[in-house]
Amino acid sequence: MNTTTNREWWKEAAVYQIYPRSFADSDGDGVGDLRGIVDRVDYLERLGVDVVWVCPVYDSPNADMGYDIRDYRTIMDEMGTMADWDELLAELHDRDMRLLMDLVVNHTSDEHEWFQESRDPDGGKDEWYIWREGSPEEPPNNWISLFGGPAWTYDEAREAWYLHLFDEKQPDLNWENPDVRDAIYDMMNFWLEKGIDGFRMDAISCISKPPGLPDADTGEDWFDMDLYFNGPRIHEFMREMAAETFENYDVMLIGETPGADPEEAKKYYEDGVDMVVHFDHMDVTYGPGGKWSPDYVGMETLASAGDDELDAMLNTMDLADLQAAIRYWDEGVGDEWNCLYMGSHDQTRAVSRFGDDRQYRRESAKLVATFLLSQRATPFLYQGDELGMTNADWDSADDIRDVEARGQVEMLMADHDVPYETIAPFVRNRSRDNARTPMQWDDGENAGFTDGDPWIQVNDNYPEINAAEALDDSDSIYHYYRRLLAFRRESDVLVYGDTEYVLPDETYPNVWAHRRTLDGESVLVVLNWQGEERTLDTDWVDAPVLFGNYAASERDGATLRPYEARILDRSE
Ligand code: TEU
Repeated sequence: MNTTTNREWWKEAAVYQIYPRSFADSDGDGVGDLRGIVDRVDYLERLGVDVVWVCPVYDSPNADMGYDIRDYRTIMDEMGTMADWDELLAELHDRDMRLLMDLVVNHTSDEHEWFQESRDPDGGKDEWYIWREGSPEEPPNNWISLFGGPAWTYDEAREAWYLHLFDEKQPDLNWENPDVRDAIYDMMNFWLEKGIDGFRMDAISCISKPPGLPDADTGEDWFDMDLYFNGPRIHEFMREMAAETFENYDVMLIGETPGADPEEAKKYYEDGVDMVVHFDHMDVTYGPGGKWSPDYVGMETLASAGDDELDAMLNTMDLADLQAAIRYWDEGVGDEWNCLYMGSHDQTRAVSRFGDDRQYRRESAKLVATFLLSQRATPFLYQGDELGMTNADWDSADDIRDVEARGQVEMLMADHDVPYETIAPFVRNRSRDNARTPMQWDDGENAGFTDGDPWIQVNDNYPEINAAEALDDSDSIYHYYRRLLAFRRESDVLVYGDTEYVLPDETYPNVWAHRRTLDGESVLVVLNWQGEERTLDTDWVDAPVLFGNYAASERDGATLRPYEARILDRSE
């Protein structure tokens, strides 16, 4: 199906995600801030991204680093002021770039005044959160939090349980209550009126809960969270939200929708959402048992194997599974649209996860870039991935800042009765903190991120991996992203072309290939997804190379170099 008829600016755009705490600190308090972003807008413009999504900067006690909002209309002290926010918006608009806010409305902080009033029997907001009375010994149902542990906490003040799908400091709002919905829409309009260009709607698929909150199905080593997502009133709420808020503005809407499949995604599109964020291609890198289960490797191996061996064991991705996930969404949404990311603030570093962050860091980071920017989907770049920033070595449990990782690490240590050192390689492989180490700007103290004490440890490799070095080196990952973004912008076939999935197959299990075709134009993207050369028994690669991560002089006909990426011209 030729989709050029559905041209949209946001299909052609590239989005850059900023995790503001870790981007750039302008005032030396160790925490990144809005002025730090303002100072780096030129860097973003030069890279060639069109949209900037900034993770939450609202007032927050930071139990979940800003995803626990205490006041939606105030900027967190550490991040600066509303004037700084306005300046950021103006600086971006001056450069024809757009700004997306992170909208967290499934829950607030327990320190939000709404929750304080709700827990107070005389507060007048009884029904603003999800409360259940009952014995303090027994939670109302068997739900567990997405961060581990029970999804209910007993509140002594109100003498009742409240639901939290995430941390206990993130109570879920009661969307059944029209007053809650009105208050949220009001707040959204406050930001839309300020002139922002859209929202990235956090965990939006969680807002409608099943009536009666029944127990989830569970077995010895599994727990079905389906009940948490895409509840019975979700699309009614979304349509109401659209009518009350974003439909009245020309904005871009991204829904983070855990638990949605492409059929469900289409319903969000009907509601007015432009793209949904899915997770299937991320899940393919976990072993059996999911993200936080290292059992398939075993504690003894974790404690004794070398780094390279462990990386290979922990990263179990089968390229065919990656293809299945991409294809499922591409074909599943039909004429509609996807976004795609290879890293985010919730994921580990793209090059560590999908490439080789040791021997072939540069080549494999460029391969991942080629993969990301050649799909039929709006690409989302995560800060630092354009530098090939890697996962970090976390020396002790005390260095962990992320609420999810902290909880899971404690459980692993207790369940297996092992010291932190045993699971350290696993934490390097799984923790969200890997994406949250400070942006590496230069080889100066604290990687040029701050003059103070950074809130989270800086990755040791900053003397070699940093933006100053990358900007100076025309062969850097940064410049590769920059050139590829420019190439994509000029290429209708890369943006709008149909996709045909060609490899991997049994003969070439580690070679990816897909074809994009549009109006007689055709490109073939070939990616040698391994640290070894591979000769293809075919003449496909014998075509003009439009783009590649090895210089023409290094290319070798039908033999692909380690992690070589080529975009070939196959037009008739
Ligand atoms: O994430 C929602 C979500 O689905 C997470 O459970 C995600 O799968 C997990 O982080 C993977 O480890 C959003 C935000 O992106 C995340 O940073 C927040 O912690 C979460 O909501 C709660 O607001």
